[in-house]
Amino acid sequence: MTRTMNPDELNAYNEDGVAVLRNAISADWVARMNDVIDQQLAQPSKWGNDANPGAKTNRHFSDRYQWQDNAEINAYIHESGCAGLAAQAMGSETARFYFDHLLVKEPGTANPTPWHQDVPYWPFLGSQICSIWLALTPSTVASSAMEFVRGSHLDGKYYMPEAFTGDTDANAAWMAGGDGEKCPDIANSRDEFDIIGFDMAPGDAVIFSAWTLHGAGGNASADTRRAAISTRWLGDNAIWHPHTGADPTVTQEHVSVQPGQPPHDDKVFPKIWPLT
Ligand SMILES: O=C(O)CCC(=O)C(=O)O
Repeated sequence: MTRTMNPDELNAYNEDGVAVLRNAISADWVARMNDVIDQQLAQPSKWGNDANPGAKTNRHFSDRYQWQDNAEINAYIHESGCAGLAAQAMGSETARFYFDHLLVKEPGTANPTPWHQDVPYWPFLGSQICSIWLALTPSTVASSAMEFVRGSHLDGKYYMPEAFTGDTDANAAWMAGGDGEKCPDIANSRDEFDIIGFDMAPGDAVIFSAWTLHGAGGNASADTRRAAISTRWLGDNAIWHPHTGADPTVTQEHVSVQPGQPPHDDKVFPKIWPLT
């Protein structure tokens, strides 16, 4: 039996736009995903973004969209229980997979993850879109655990995609020119926002709406890597919405669906929940 969300957790997801799920995913999966992190750090894919290649400290690294090439990530999205959690949180009959995202900050990484909302970076619209960020190492807010603006998923805002600190120019180019209003400078006006953050143990996860504002500080720890795998999920009311500024991993040329249609393309956005 995989874990489900309890009523308090569901309430938090619906009202706050984020719920912390303690012991969401088993230690075995955490170990397997940490191995994947080590492999990708040694050999990033073409989607890798590496601020300081090879460094043991002050290295902000991400890689994404590996589920079709990496058997371990493929197994994780099908077998770990995250698809069921995503469907339950979104109140959706189905959960389709969008992409996997590995996120690493080695000890002493100064780069913050700037405050942002995910949906403008993705070629979708709809309220039933979420992520599950699984902690693979221990982290506190001081060592780059994620933070959220409580309830911001209900604000009706759509913030323009912007390059992240630490993005290489080549990796950031696609984010330019998207629609939306400028994201407020939350980092410099924190008192004006209802910010919540969670200290995380390996196996804990945060599940959050793609409309919720979120960010993370640098990793101030002197000795502990902060590593996570975020998986991105589409529910029943998600529709395909390719646009300027959206992540180029999947574009119109890769899919059989047209703008405005649900992403019912099993090759690119596999339906993983319900399990068959
Ligand atoms: O891990 C991070 O620093 C950021 C993660 C994030 O923004 C996400 O999963 O959407």
